Amino acid sequence: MIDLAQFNRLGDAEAVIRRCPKALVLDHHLEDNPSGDLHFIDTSYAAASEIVFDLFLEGGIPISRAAAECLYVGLATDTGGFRFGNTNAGAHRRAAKLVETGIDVARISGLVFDAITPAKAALLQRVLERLETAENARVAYSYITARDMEETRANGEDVEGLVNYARNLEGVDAGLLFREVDNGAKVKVSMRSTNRVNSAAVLKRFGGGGHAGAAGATLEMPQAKAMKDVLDAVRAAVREGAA
Ligand SMILES: [Mn+2]
Repeated sequence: MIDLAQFNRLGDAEAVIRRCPKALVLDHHLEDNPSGDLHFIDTSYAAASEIVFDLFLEGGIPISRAAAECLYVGLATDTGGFRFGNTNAGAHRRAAKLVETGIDVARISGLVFDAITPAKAALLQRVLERLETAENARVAYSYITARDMEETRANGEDVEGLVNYARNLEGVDAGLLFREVDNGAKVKVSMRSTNRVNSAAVLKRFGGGGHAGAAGATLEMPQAKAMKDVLDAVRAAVREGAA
């Protein structure tokens, strides 16, 4: 398992991994009680793909162009295009080594960061229309319903990154996006924050996890209640961070 350390976050792969005699975990998230048998968990890595990169180096395994592309995508996405607070010298050093293999950085970046599907554009319209702020505009949030997903023919991938529009609003310390899943039986929350608020700590009490600057949780309750409960906690955290 790479980039996560809990069986219950594996989705469809959970059943398969649980049947394996041993599960190896390579991760860089804060994790008190990881699943699996063997663990290499180091939060100093900006990206989990860097751990895989280091295994290639340690093992003296040549990095093919295809492998370099995958490792670079992992590194670029986990650091938000080398812009997030976790971006460090090690991330840039490993990126340099990957670029030296001859990968097409502009093509990869275009596909990963710039290309937007029509479904995503339609979702984004709705997300921006509903964008609200709270706590003197230090919290921004929006939501997506199960019906939005149907009407725009969007999938989970189209939702990725939309939370950033809430966080990127000037003066905002915590940006959130709520999304109904399982026909409204559950709500997925994504949270992004500045260093004044710890997203992982806020969402931990809702069974979620992640990093201080980026975390997520899945709540089994109606969207309206999930939004109220989580936003109450976020507002408290923002007030605390300001104190
Ligand atoms: Mn990661």
